[in-house]
Amino acid sequence: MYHKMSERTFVILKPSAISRQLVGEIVGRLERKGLRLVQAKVKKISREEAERLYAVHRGKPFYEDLIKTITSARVVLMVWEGRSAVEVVRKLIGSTDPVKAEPGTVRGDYGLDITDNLIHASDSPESYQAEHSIFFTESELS
Ligand code: FUP
Repeated sequence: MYHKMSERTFVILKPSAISRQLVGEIVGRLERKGLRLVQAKVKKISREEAERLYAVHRGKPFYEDLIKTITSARVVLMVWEGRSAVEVVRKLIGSTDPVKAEPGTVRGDYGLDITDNLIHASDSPESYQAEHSIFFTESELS
């Protein structure tokens, strides 16, 4: 696989990461891996923003729960940068279902629920483009 020298990825620490006081732990893991934090904001996202983020899941059985979970309280929205950042962050967070996520990953170490699985990260450079622009302006990222 071709490794991009520096690329960006979009990450959300879901409401449970804040309520369980895991923000520092998760941010620390990304920093210690060597990724750089480009921008961050803490806010309660709207239903409209959540629907844009999870547009591909509309109509699935877990969709309403997913929207309800991510809009239930404030989240941390972040853009990270580094070599092959998209792939690296996906590896660090682990499989979608925390039951299957390997120990050593964020979801493997701290998650149990599949919908409330602590963290979201873009799964491709195309998703990064679509997702980060819901929440950040280009001037916030320059
Ligand atoms: P991920 O990219 O790892 O967050 O996973 P997906 O894009 O496949 O899923 C998006 C969100 O839907 C995840 F946060 C978890 C949730 N989900 C469920 O609740 N049930 C499922 O069966 C699959 C996904």
